[in-house]
Amino acid sequence: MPAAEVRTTCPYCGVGCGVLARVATDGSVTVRGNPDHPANRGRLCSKGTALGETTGLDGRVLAPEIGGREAGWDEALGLVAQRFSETIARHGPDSVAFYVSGQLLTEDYYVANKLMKGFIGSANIDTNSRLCMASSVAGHKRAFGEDIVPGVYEDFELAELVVLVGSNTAWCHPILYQRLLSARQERGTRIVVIDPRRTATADECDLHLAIDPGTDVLLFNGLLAHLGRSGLLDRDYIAEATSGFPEALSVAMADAPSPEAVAAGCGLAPAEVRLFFELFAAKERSITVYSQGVNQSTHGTDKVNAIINCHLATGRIGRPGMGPFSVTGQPNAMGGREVGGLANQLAAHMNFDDQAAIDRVGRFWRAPDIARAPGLQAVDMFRAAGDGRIKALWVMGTNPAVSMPDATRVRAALKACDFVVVSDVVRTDTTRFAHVFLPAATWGEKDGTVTNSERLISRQRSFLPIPGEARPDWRIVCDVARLMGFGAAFDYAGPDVIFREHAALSGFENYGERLFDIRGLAGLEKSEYESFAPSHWPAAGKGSDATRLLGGRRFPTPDGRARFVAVRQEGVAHPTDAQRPIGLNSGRLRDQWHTMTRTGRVPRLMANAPEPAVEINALDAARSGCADGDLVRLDSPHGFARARVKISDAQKPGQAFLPMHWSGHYAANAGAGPLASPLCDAFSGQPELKHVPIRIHREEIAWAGVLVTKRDLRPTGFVHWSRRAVDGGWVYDLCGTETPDQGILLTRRFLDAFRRETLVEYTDRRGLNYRSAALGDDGTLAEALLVAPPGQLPPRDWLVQLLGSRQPLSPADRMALLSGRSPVPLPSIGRVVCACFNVGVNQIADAISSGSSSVDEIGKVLKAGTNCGSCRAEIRTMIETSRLVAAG
Ligand SMILES: Nc1nc2c(c(=O)[nH]1)N[C@H]1C(S)=C(S)[C@@H](COP(=O)(O)OP(=O)(O)OC[C@H]3O[C@@H](n4cnc5c(=O)[nH]c(N)nc54)[C@H](O)[C@@H]3O)O[C@H]1N2
Ligand SMILES: Nc1nc2c(c(=O)[nH]1)N[C@H]1C(S)=C(S)[C@@H](COP(=O)(O)OP(=O)(O)OC[C@H]3O[C@@H](n4cnc5c(=O)[nH]c(N)nc54)[C@H](O)[C@@H]3O)O[C@H]1N2
Ligand code: SF4
Ligand SMILES: [Mo]
Repeated sequence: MPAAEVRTTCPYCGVGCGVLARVATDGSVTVRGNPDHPANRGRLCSKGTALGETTGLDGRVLAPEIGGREAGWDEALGLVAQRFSETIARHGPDSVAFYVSGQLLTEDYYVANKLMKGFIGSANIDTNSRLCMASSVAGHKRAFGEDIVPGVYEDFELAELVVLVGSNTAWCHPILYQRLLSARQERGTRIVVIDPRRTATADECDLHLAIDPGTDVLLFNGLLAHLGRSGLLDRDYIAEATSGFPEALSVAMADAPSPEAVAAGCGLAPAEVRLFFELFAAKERSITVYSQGVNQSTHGTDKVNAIINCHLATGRIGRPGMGPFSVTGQPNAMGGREVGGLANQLAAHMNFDDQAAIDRVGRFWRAPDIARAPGLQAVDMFRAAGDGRIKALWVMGTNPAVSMPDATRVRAALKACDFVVVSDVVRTDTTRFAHVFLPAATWGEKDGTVTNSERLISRQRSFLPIPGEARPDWRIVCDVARLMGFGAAFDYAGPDVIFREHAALSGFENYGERLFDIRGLAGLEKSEYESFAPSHWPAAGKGSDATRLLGGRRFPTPDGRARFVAVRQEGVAHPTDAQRPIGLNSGRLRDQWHTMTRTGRVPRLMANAPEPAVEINALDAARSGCADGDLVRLDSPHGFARARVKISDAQKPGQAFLPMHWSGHYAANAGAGPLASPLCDAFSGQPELKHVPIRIHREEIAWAGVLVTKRDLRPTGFVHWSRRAVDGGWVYDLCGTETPDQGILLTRRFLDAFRRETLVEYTDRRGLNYRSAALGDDGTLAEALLVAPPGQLPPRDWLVQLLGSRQPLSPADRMALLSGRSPVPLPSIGRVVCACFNVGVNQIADAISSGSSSVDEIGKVLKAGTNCGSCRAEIRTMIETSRLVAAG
């Protein structure tokens, strides 16, 4: 009998989709969307759909390691506790730090925060949410007095106007985006996208404002001024529920006196600015959704407040279809904010600026020595690790060597720090620096809760046994706490007990001042926790169904009023100049998750964008003397990277976009982290990850190679390489600036270090072309390497197909191996467009030429675009292009 389906939650984005997972008798895992989960109602995006392919144990580290050698838990935990205790004894509590993650479960997060702030007595715990949500948190606190997201997902469906600011929703919150598009079909919702790039999200909207990077404050100041000029303010609401309006309005009017002035400052046409203002003015039911184009900026907090100001001025907040809506990135970004995982928060939405709150939390925890002041925030924390102020650092569930700005400096800091502990599930660029590696249990193996963007608390449930020696994070933290002498406060029998304590703290001495109050869940029985159905706070556990917040006229500020914040447009912190004429933007691709530790192992998720590529406009390519597909070097004031050029008219001249995903496990030096600037927003401490000035120059490539292999290798010594997962193994692209014969030497030397046998080998007379191939004992292809001058490599489809095949090679295939070309013509699906159903560009082109003329028709023929829908924009572009070609 097959095992039952387990109800759990997707571990990727903050949409927080419900997943039904089932383990088959052969151990394979299948997933489908949970039709009963309120966030997704059964749908999953390409990443969620592929979750079953990520639960294998390939690459997992399943035992603790000390200095790279396997160790038992007792020894590893003992060492961690001893080094932390000794460091604290000798240098004080502020000499140690935790750097944690919005990918931890609430229960993991709660105990980590409690240990650092309550028992170690320092607030040096910060999280990767500093890189992600900190500006929203700071903006919410400035405006509302508490970090509150007022709306719920239903507001996407009820709104008449949805303004998406700095949010590539189609790729980054795909199911929410699909909900929006479905609602739009029914009710004609207008969609405005504000993003310097023409993203997949912008492809579907009514109005795309391709603003100059960093000019959002000016645009929203212009909107506020327009609302003021046009008499569209909600004067009653402003008078009764808010403070600070006159100043905010007069600053906005001075900053953005007219649509023309806004247009000039934002790089837009006056008509489009006016259209946006008029749309916003006309549609009462409007939500403004924002994400990293707003948060990840040296003016992120001001951007947030500029947006909130417009909603307060019109009283459009906390009511159906209305409000500012910060969407969270990580699966538990919101849970982390609830427990207080940021260094400047205390716990349960309480803060360090309130002595009573510090005492309250201290009493609740029975904490001997609670922290009394904020701790170091991410960028400063790594600086302190680098210069010796932090002497012991514990990183959990995040990969800062890749994802932090100025990442080269962060790596140096990790190297310099006396004692580094990393809890992870696989080896990463960060674990290389770990003195102690602690193997964590991961998605599918652990139990706990997460909170999504709309304050919906859902369970993650285990459906797989915890493999090897791995352990859940909460348990690892509690064990270390116990060994440090804090056993009584960390003696939890399971995550349910931790959750109850967290819920109780939210209600402790809370007489309505803190809206985060889930005390109704503090009495959950274990069995109720096990069966807990997704539930919104503040309603959770109170038997009420009020899910929106801030819809009334009282706010959690001392005087009960929401605050307008007068904000001015400032210049970008580090503008481009003649030296570095291009502004580099960075962010996400549709099918990858962050540093690719999970999604990089799934062939169909690697197929849409197989190589690290920098997107630039044709003009900039021409100026830099490079063509599509060329390898270029990008230099910023902080570091460098290399990537292929992808010419795209989605980029405006003077701007470039590099995905954040490629770590040292997937490419030589293709990450956005080393290029990115460590300059931070003054209020939120969130770094500027969306803009850094760079220059681009073409690399003179003299040879190129492709290696198709079953082995999981990490090449060294090449100017450039990148790899992608395919069925049966990996494909590596290698290239260099050395002469071809040296290239051949380099690649052979690299492979000889590993290779057992070479079946066949061939070098041409001029020493420019090299081919080799090895068969496994079962007669299937184990490895093939082709090296040639650039542009002369045969297509690799056939070799990739052979690698995935379980059939021994035929004699004809063996003969053909060294040519790299199939003995019979091979149909190729081409680059994968629809990752859900593995449909390639060639199949779609064929369908179009056979008469399919709409995205839906393509869907009928090939199924492409019928699951998560995130490839629909690309399919539409293909149809339109083919029409243009036919017409032209
Ligand atoms: N596929 C996928 N989905 C994800 C993730 C992932 O790794 N992969 N990660 C999750 C996480 S943690 C997060 S935080 C979210 C992020 O979700 P998003 O914020 O939607 O994604 P990003 O690509 O980081 O950036 C969004 C957009 O900001 C734009 N932008 C840059 N500068 C400016 C500016 O000055 N003004 C404006 N208005 N826009 C600007 C960029 O061009 C980009 O298109 O995605 C979540 N979902
Ligand atoms: N240039 C640039 N940089 C960026 C961004 C950008 O837009 N541009 N975006 C920023 C943002 S918004 C974010 S959120 C960050 C994300 O950056 P990171 O947090 O560094 O990215 P991940 O790859 O998600 O890292 C998660 C790690 O946790 C491990 N892991 C998975 N499950 C578990 C578990 O249960 N327990 C433990 N202990 N470990 C686990 C994974 O193997 C992985 O190594 O990147 C930031 N960096
Ligand atoms: S939208 Fe996709 S990645 Fe985000 S939670 Fe849902 S299935 Fe997971
Ligand atoms: Mo994020």
